[in-house]
Amino acid sequence: MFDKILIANRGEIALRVIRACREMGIGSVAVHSTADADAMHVRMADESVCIGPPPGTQSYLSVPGIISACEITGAQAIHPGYGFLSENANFVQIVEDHQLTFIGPSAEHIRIMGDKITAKETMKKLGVPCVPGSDGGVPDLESARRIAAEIGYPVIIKATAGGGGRGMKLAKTEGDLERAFQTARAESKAAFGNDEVYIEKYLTTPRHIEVQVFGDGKGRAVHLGERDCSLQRRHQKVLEEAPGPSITPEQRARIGKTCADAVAAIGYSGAGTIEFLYENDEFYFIEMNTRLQVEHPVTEAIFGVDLVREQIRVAAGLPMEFQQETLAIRGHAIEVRINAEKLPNFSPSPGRITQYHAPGGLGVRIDSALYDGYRIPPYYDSLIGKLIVHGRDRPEALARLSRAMGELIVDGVDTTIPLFEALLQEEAVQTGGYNIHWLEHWLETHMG
Ligand code: MV4
Repeated sequence: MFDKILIANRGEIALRVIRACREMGIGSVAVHSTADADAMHVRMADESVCIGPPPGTQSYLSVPGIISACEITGAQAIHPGYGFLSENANFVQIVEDHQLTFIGPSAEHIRIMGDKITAKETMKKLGVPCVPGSDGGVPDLESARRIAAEIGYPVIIKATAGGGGRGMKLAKTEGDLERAFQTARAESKAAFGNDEVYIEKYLTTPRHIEVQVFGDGKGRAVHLGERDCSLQRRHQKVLEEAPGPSITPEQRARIGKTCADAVAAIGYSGAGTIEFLYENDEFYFIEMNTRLQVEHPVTEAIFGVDLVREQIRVAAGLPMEFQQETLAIRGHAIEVRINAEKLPNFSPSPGRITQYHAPGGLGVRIDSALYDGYRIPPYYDSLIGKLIVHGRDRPEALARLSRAMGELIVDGVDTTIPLFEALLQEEAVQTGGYNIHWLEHWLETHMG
């Protein structure tokens, strides 16, 4: 096992990893920008190294800074958290070239899943159900026309280098296709330096269901059920829950096994998430994320596991402790993302926290790097905390969420807390009867 791990991240996810290290008797090294000298992750780690000025590009994304911090402190492994360098295959290669261990999948697996056409081809070959569409890239408008006519309108054009909602164009009818195709290609070239695109049938009212998988890197893998992350605004998740309110145990076992078998077959190592659109009782693969996700705590809550501890064990070459037969779901969990943002436009709201009080009690978890007097810097993501509740069933989790939000105080900046107070009153949230468009529509009618 490692003696010391460096966490190449900040905020709540850095604390999440530091906590796992401490429970495992492993030393922790924080890295930080000059703007984060007073940040909680620096205070909580055993050691810290300043690696650059405030912009992420010059600090948390500084590969030389991070590698040097490992050399200075003797850290043997790097946990990337999410965002920043977590899905950068070149970084993984450099880490390994320095005889350090990247806590996550191989550079090759990150590269495969980072290219959305290759990811889809790989998954399709492995028996994972995919959205009907082009087999591979679409080289020209003529091919686009032929494929779209075959699968039927509406269709969506996606950039192979995109993902997470970046580089997509909808064509509702044949009349929209030329414009959608050319714009998708041009924007993709400009944003990613890659103009390769693919076409899919556009699903009109799906849910976003993602399956948590975990591999030991030696051909064994398990699944830990699904999360429903349909409540999103502009491709940013707002509330996530597990299990999915619309998924039956039989569907879960089936899609879960398909996913676990697929990642086992490629020798995948560590945590991964396989994203699906779910419509009319069918799953359609869209993308795979090769990192630990923001919303992983809802899965931890219902399975009673520590995903970060398992990531560290597997990266150290120890056997995976997860076994499919003994992984069982207990109850229901919901996470809400608390962002320092001002409604109704969700504009960033950095500044000083004048009062912070975290809720507690049965079934309540707060992952946050906030403290009284903390100054939220303007340079980074607006996520300042996650409130995760766990109950014996969905109604109990909802009641607990409402109760915990009543105890939560975050003063000094605007936050998304009032949004959740309002959302909890909605029938679609109470029953779980929402799809990927529900929140955008609700925001238009309630704050537009
Ligand atoms: C789609 C789709 C409908 N049909 N693909 C958006 C993010 C990216 N991960 C995939 N996305 C979508 N792909 C097909 N074939 C609709 C979306 C989509 C979406 C997906 C998940 C959650 C929220 C969304 C909001 C708008 C569009």
